[in-house]
Amino acid sequence: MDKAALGAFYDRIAKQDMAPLWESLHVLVSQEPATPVAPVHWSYSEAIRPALMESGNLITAEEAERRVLILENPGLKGQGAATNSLYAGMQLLLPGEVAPCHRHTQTALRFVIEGEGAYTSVDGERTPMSPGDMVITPQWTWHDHGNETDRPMVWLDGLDIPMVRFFGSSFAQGGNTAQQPISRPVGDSRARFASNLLPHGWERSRAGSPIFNYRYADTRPALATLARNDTPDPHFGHRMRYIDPTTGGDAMPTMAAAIQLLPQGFETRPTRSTDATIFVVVEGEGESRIGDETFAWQPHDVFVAPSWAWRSHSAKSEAVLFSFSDAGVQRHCGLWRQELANPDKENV
Ligand code: GTQ
Repeated sequence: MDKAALGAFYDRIAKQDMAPLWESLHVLVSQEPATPVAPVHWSYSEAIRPALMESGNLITAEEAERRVLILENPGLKGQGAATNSLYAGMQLLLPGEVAPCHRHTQTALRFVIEGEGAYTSVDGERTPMSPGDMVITPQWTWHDHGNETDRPMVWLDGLDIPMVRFFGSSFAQGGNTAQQPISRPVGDSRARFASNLLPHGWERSRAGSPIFNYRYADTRPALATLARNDTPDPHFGHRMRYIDPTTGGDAMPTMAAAIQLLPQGFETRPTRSTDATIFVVVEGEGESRIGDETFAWQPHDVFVAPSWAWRSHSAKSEAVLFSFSDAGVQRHCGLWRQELANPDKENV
C-alpha cells in the first residue's frame, strides 16, 4: 500500500464528497456501543433549584415561552440533549404565570417535582399536577401550562427532541391565544381511559396513550402493594412500566417510562442495556453506580446512564426512581439488548 498515493487519492475524492470506508469501518460499525453520552448527575437542591429560581427573577414564562433549564449531557455539549435520542429540562412556572399554547411533533412527558395544582392543558382539558405525576403531551396536541396557585411549580420535561431532529421531522406552531379554550372538565380523559374501560366506539386518532395524567396518587399505592406482596427483583426491585391501556405497549411511541421502588437497604445487581436512560429520584436517598462513576442522590436529583454502561442502585432509605429511555423504539427496530449480572445468585 502506497500511503502517499492513498493520501492524494483521499484528497481528490473528498472534493467529490466521497470517503474510503476502510479508514472508518470499525468506528461506523463498532463491536460494542461506543457513545459520547457521559454518566452525569444533577443535584436538585444544590444545582437545579437555585439556578431555576434565579432564572425566575430574570425572565417571565411568557417572555421565555417555556422557562426551562436544559439538562445537557457534558458529552453532547451544544446539542441540548441528555442522551443521543432524548432531551431533559427542568421547567419553572411561578404563581400567576402562563406558558403559552403551542404544538409540535415532539412528544413530551412531564414528571412533576414541586408544587401542587398548576395545570397543563391538552386537547381542551386541564390536568392539575401533583408531585410524582407523569403527564403526557402527545405529538401535535395543543398544550399550555398555567399556575393559578400561590407556589412555584417545577417539573421535569422529557422530550424526544434529538430523535425528531435525527429524523428531520420537526414541525411546530404557536397558538392564536396564550391559553387554549377549555372544552372538557377536569378528569374527563381519566374517566374515559384510566378506569379499565373504553368508551363504546372509541377509535384511535393518534399514536400513544389517551391518558394525560398517570397520577402518583395511583402509582404510589400500586408500588407499595408490590413491595408488600413480592420479593424484589434482584436487578430492578419493584418496577412497573407506564403503558397505553388500549395496547398494553408503552404510553408514548418514542419514550418508554418506568418507575421502581427499592426497599430500604436494597442493592440492585448490575444491569446494562442499549437504551441510555434518564433517572429522576422521586423519594429516598441512595447511590447509583453508573459505569465508573458513583452518584449519591436525594429527592428530585436527575442522573443519566449511557448506553451499555453497567448500572446498579443502592437505597439508603426506601427509594422510588422514575426513568425514561428510547427502549421502545429500539425494541421496535430489533436493536434493544440487555445484560444482567449474576442472574442466578440470590440478592439478599
Ligand atoms: O412545555 O412544550 O422543556 O415545547 C422543551 C420544549 C418544554 C413544552 C420543553 C417544549 C416544552
